[in-house]
Amino acid sequence: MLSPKIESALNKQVELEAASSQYYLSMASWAETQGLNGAAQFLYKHSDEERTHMLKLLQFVNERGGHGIIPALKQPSAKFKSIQAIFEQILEHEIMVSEEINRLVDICLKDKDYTTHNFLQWYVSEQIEEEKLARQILDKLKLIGGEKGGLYLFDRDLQSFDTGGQEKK
Ligand code: OFO
Repeated sequence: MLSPKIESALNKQVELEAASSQYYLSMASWAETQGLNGAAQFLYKHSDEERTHMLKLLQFVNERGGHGIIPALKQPSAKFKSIQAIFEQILEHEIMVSEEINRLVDICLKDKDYTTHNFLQWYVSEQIEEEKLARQILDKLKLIGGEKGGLYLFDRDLQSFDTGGQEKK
């Protein structure tokens, strides 16, 4: 059984994962309008993955006798400066999400909720992967340095890039 404190903290994380899904979706749509179809496919896939992160949390809350709440979401920004700016924002966003996961883990330890603590280990590993992926892509973009031919190849490669979701491995 979840304590009300853990239940509410998990529901906050449900909201963050749902917002992440919308955020990636908005970036995907922008990339598509710029002719960056590889990046768009990558970001659409990532948006779907964020939804599975949200669902996993929601169902865990329900399984543990709580109530997973579907949040209202703010509209994410629709315009982005460049594909590099997108991946810079992604890295920043994922670092923030990792901090939130760590905060949740900390609450569980303080509350002696070892079941939820164990459940959250999946998210701890997933965040390492998400940050790593964003850094790898940013490194590639820095190498290209805005050169058009390079960007074309980068976009093509991104289509087949694994978004890093652990469930797909
Ligand atoms: Fe759910 O991992 Fe990104 O935000």
